[in-house]
Amino acid sequence: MKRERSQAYFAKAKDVIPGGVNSPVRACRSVGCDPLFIARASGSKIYDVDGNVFIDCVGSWGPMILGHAHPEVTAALRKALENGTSFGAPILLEVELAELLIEAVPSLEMVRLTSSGTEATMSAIRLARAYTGRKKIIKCDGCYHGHGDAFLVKAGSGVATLGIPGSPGVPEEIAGHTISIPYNDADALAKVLEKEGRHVACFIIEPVPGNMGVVLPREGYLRTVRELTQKHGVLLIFDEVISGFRMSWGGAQSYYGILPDLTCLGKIIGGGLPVGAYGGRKDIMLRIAPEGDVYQAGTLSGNPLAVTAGIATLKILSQKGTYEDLEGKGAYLGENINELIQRYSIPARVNRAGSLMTIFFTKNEVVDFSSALTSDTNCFARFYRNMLEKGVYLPPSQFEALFISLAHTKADLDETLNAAEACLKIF
Ligand code: HOZ
Repeated sequence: MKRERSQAYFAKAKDVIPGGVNSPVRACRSVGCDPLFIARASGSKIYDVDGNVFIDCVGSWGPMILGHAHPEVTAALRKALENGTSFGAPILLEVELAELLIEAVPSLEMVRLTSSGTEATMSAIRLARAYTGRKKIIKCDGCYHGHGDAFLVKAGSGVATLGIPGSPGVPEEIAGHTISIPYNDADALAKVLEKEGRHVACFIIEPVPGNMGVVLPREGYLRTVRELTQKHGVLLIFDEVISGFRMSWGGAQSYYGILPDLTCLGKIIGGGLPVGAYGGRKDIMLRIAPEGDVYQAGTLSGNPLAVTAGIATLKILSQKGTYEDLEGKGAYLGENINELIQRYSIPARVNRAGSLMTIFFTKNEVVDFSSALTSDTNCFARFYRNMLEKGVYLPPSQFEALFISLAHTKADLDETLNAAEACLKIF
């Protein structure tokens, strides 16, 4: 495969951008190669600057659920572009997006738009602290809620990929207010709440984690989490930046029928442009300025292009049959990869939630961060590189999720499976 241009651009990038990238995982360090520079993408395909084409199983880490450059989203953006790109003043489209979100996500009564998921989670815990008058927060090992100071404690995603335990620059006084417990362990939550509950503002959790790789909640876990948090007056925050509009139209909360107090969203709701959101119970949301005293703001919040792409994406997603289609595609790929794993006796397994999945290179069941960490990351890296050579673009980390879009055809999935078979049979 030709990589000359990507290599030259990466060398240039490293002179002016730390590590040559604007987000660490995409540097591909844990899979032992250099990143490809992308020229364009369309539908299920992504094209690099050397003229190589790949089946894209990253989808910009989630937002591109319709596939790239969807004609309706592109047309809506073109039209919006002509009317100006940022006003720093209210527009009707923000209200429309808020209405769509509230209609779809069961626990949302009010919502505030931000420019990223990280902003949404940081703002949500500030709000929870103000509302409860408590300082501590609880999160789960291996869950990732963006790069806010309070979250960089035993975090997933790039923090796990690069093996960084926390992060220098986060004052101990801030990290000290964060308690991290194992995911899927209701007893651990019960214990910590018994001991510390009266100091805890919120429990923030990815209901279906995607940032330690995909992990599914055990039967009843989310219900117990809801009951325990309620019992201790602790706000429950679902970080649905990945699972929102991915697992189902109303996200994981709708899928499992568990209503949090606050929800954070991002990715899909911006249709590939930068958007985040946090929302929930009206009595809590009314504490946000200017209605209340909890400050949070953003010049590009509710940006006309971003909300246009979000609305266009959600309108298409709301059509009948889309989630059945995504589930069918996810099941076809996930089940057939599992079949290959068995056929070639590979110590690996697939965890899947609809069109979201991770192939863990471990023989253990992956139910939390410590079991995810039993994966052989060298095997994953080898698999990644071989798949890339065969034209399949995977997320470059064992501790991330693979995303399938509505644009993936059966032929794309079969090609992905053929590539996987060719890699696994000589493993
Ligand atoms: N932390 C992101 C995935 N969970 C990676 C984002 C990116 O590199 O674009």
